[in-house]
Amino acid sequence: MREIVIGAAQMGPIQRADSREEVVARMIALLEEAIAAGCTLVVFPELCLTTFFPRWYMEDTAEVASWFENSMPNATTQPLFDRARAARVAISFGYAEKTSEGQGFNTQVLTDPALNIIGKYRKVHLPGHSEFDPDRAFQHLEKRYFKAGDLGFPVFRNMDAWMGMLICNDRRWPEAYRELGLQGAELIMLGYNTPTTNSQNPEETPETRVFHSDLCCQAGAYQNSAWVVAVAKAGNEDGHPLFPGSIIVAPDGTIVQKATTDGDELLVHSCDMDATKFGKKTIFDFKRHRQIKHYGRITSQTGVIYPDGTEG
Ligand code: ING
Repeated sequence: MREIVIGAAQMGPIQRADSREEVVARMIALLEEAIAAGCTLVVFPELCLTTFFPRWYMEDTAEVASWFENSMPNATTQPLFDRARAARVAISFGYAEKTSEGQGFNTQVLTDPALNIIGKYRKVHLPGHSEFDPDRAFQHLEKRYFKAGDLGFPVFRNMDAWMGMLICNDRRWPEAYRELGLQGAELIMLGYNTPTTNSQNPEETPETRVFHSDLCCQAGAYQNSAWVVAVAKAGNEDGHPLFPGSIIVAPDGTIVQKATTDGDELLVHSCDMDATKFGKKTIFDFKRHRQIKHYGRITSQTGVIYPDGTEG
């Protein structure tokens, strides 16, 4: 048995005016709860140091830059790293990364129990748009502020297990989970900031959107026989609701923990990494069952091309 006691640290809303110091204090409070519960790894949401700023159209470069971190850890997050190191609890969390070349990425990092950053992932699937869209009830400008991830879908050895990360919209793309699954990922951690309503389809209910989120995470876990930990930033940020519903999904696709509030809430579950083995050795023994000679379109073709050659 290779047990990792995982804490899914859902966070409630972060207002545009909230300071990073206030947010880190909330993260440390969740970390303290996780330490008391015996967690050895704690997963925080996407962009968890600030409000979900891609909802705001900004042209001023200094204002845009104010939402990014130029280094990690840094003065603001050092207290979090120090507390986790003292307890030897590994963490994973998302933030807006500004590289030394000035590139912006939607990034998630993973540490070992000594708080060395041993893994970094940059969000590949950026939803939304890059210019102001007057037809939307609210903006979703990730394509404006972030570059698509350039690290692929890496898997890291940590705590005697193979771990990978995804971010938010990535969870909707089966290829992302399979890229990790083909490297033997046993644990997939992802954070999300997902609006409760669809800015382009007012008919879509919050319940349907939560169903879609669970469906994607459960399918990704089951089809790659891996644990999936999906952690929300939730609640009403400056009048813009994000849905909660953080979950921990077992390798058989069943949800074993689910948040019940839309605030700061810790889920805890003992996750046996050996529980991934049965699926990987039977129904999802990729080497025995996959027929890659028939999968060519998946990596050679981006959009739909109908059999008559016309494009979708
Ligand atoms: N948010 C949303 C997500 O993928 C979205 C955007 C919502 C796209 C619903 C499509 C449908 O969960 C982020 N931050 O990717």
